[in-house]
Formats: sequence, C-alpha cells, structure tokens
Amino acid sequence: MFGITPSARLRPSPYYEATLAEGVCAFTTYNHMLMPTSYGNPLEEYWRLINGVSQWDVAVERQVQLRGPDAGRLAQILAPRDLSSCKVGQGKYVPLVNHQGVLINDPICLKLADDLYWLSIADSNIWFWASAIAAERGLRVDVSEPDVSPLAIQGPKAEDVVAHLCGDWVRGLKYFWFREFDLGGIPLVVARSGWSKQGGFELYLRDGSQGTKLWNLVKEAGQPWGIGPGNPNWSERVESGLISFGGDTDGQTNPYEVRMGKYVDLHVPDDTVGIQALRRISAAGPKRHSLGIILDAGDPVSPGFSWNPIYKDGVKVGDLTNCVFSIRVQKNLGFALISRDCVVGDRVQAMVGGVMQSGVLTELPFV
Ligand code: THG
Repeated sequence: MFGITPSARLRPSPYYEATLAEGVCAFTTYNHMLMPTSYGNPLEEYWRLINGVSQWDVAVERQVQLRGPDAGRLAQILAPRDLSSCKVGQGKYVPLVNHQGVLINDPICLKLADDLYWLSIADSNIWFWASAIAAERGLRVDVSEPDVSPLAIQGPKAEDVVAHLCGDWVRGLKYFWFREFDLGGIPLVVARSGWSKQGGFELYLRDGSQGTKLWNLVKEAGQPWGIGPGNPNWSERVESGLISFGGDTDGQTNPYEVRMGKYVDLHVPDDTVGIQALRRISAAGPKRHSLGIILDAGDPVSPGFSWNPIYKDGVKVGDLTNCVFSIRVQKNLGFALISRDCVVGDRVQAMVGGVMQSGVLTELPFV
C-alpha cells in the first residue's frame, strides 16, 4: 500500500530487524517510534495469544527515568495514587493527570531503588512533563529516557517459556512485580505484566544493541510451546476492557470516566499535580462513564480513525471510542464514553463508517 520514510525522528526499536525477519507487515507510531501491528495472519496471531504464547515488540513503551534523592518525591507529585507503600521490585499502574485532572498518560511505575523509578509510559511525552515539574519544584532528580526496551511474552504458556529462559523463580513473581536479571550477558528487568488479560511477562532490555539476540533467544526458548510473533491485540484488548490512552481518552477525559478511579487515592499530599481537581470531580461526580457496546450487525464494521457519535432517542449521548470484530464473541464490540444518564441495557445507535448501527450498552469487560 505505502511505505515508511526512514528518519531519525521515527526511531526503530532494537527488535526492528528481528520483526522484519518474522514478516511484520504493518506498523503504527507510538512515542515517536514504530510498533508492529500485524504479521499478516490475524486469526493465527489472536489464537496464539488466547491459547498459547506470543512475543511482542513493545519497545515503544518507553521509560521515563527519575533518579536522585527526590525521585520518590517526584513520582508522588506526578501520580495521584499513593506510592508510599510501593516496595523496591514492585510496579503499580498509575494514572497521570494535569492540573485540571485530565488524564495525560497511564504508565506502570516501577520502583527499582529508593532513588530510582521508571514510568513505563503510554503514547505522550512525559519526559518533558516530569523534567519541567522537577525543575519548577526545585527537586534533586535527574529525568531521562534510558536505553530500555520492553519485549512482551503473553499468553497462558508465557510462564513456562520465561521460566525455561530465566529460571523457575519467575513463577513466584506477583503481578507488576519484577527483578533485575542477567541473561547470559543481556541485562534485563523481568516483570509479570503486559497489555493483555491472558497473563505473561515483560523483559525490559537494558542494552538496545542486543535486541535481535534477545528476540531470538525468546523465540528459541518458546519453540516447545509453539511461540510466534504478535503484538498488542486489538480484539483481545477490547474483549478484556483494557483502555488505550489517547485512543479511548481525549483532551477532557478524567480517570473516573474510564474506570481508573480505583487507581486514584484522594488522600495523597496536596502538592500532587491535579489532586485538587480530582477531589472536586470525585465530589461532584463525573459526567461520563465507560460502558461496552455490542452492535447488532453480524458483519465486521469499519470504525475508521476517529471517534464515532452515539445517539439515544436521536440525541447525541457519547462517543464510540473504538470498535472491533470480536473473534470470541463473533460480534462488533466497542467502548462507549457516554453520559452517566445512559446505563447497561439501554439501546443506542452509533454512526460507524457513515452507517447508523444499532446496539446495546453492556458492562466491561466483555469476556
Ligand atoms: N507495559 C509496559 N508499559 C506500558 C504498558 C504495558 N505503558 C503503556 C501502557 N501499557 C500502560 N497501560 C496499561 C494499561 C493497563 C494495564 C497495563 C498497562 C493492565 N491493567 C490491568 C487491568 O486493567 O485489568 C491490571 C491493573 C491493576 O489492577 O493494577 O495490566 O503494557 N511496560
């Protein structure tokens, strides 16, 4: 169809050569990098994630490193979730908001040491944000983007593969916890995490020159379990109700509207960015909420690039922020960011690809 013009602005991942060798055939951009989105066989890639094990180039999940005596202070100033109980070796999913309480990213915060944190970010520039806030508040902390590139291993067989590769200790890792590990000269952080609900691990590679080597070691270790290439899977993530920052959120979305209220602690210190706004929003009650929508149409629909309006009784009540044909449900499923006046069971219409579709609102997740 069309190609990609190489440039230093659009950085390839350390796994780029390896994914080309696997037959990658589509990319998206994320954090000014390329991320594989297809190897040409969607059904095979989907079922490999659901029933087996899949390896993903997710180097685009960049780390914003906070290092110095005030690293923990800065992390808590940036994140409206209580990090005071976070242990070295533990990760926590944290919403980041601006001063108005609007969601600006949803990273995993990893505490590597008392003076060393990583924010493993979604698609927005938190490096600028964190360094500006550190400077304005006069904090003793160095903010940088280190040479760290996650490779995800996802699916019910992922634990067997990672145990085979790194040792049985990985079986004891709790969700979002991690350990530093040297894999025959390849420096890694091994975490139980990943953007699917099928279970798995992420290997944070700390030396970009060894991307192909790591990819091939994982591929080799996974052979007995039929490992193959994949990527964050759109159908699985919608079925599982996982939010995509920037896709399911806009310039007005607060955490309460997208089922992230449980990751906000209103008692964090008053100098946490956005906490005053979140206290107000929480007290007043958010105006929108996220529900699932199941379209009646049996054939896959094409939602296009943008959000699609949702109507009830002819009045616009919200937006369809994504829509995908679910392989397990065999229906078009989507997320509705919609007025709190609309509830589960309501029948609504959504304009998708220029066609008015009917559907019903449901709880999330779907599966
Ligand atoms: N891995 C790493 N970095 C990342 C992502 C990742 N950065 C960007 C993006 N993904 C961050 N977003 C999410 C969103 C959801 C989850 C993980 C990262 C997730 N959520 C579970 C859920 O919603 O059920 C559990 C969260 C919890 O209860 O604590 O796993 O994938 N390195």
